[in-house]
Amino acid sequence: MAVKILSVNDTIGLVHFSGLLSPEECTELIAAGESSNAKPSEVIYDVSDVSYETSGRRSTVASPSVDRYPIIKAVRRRISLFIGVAEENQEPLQVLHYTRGGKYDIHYDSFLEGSPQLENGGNRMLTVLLYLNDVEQGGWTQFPHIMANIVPSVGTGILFRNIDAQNLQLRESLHAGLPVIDGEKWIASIWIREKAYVAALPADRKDEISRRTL
Ligand SMILES: O=C(O)CCC(=O)C(=O)O
Repeated sequence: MAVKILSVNDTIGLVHFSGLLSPEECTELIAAGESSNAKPSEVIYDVSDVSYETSGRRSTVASPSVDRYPIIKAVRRRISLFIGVAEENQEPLQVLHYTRGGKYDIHYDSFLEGSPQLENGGNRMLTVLLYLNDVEQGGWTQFPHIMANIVPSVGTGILFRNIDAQNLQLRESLHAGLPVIDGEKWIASIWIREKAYVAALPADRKDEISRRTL
């Protein structure tokens, strides 16, 4: 499978691409998300490690297990090869589902100085979003500072930088998931840290491990 570059924007290293996933693999990722205990998506409060639900982010999120779904392992490896950053710098892949009216208001993905989030893997230097279906209407990913709109289309994706050379928030990386007007929207997102990231164990595995160590 060959990745094709559709467009680029130098300011935030925005690369719009196709061919990283086949339509069948997109369907497989959606199915993994559907059977992985999705919860309402949250945002992180200011400079803290507290997250909360807000009307500015309306979607559900699931983190399918790498052990249970071989497709997750394959996608993580492919992303690592594509962007040239070690797989260990990736946060867990998330499958996000937006129904009509679902959106993510304008925000940054990177953390500000002093955030406890920086202690595990440093900042989110890159974001990778993979579009898993065609949205009937709406659901564009919008970057207002660089006047770019990405229309979700099955099997395409984007990659962009969140921090500059001084590790400061890249102003132009501000972005939003515009409201879905018709249909639904499925995406997979992976944040790439500066260094190795240690993923928290899911609650069911924590139980299993504490039972084993009793
Ligand atoms: O849904 C989108 O298009 C944007 C998602 C997003 O901004 C994010 O997950 O950080």
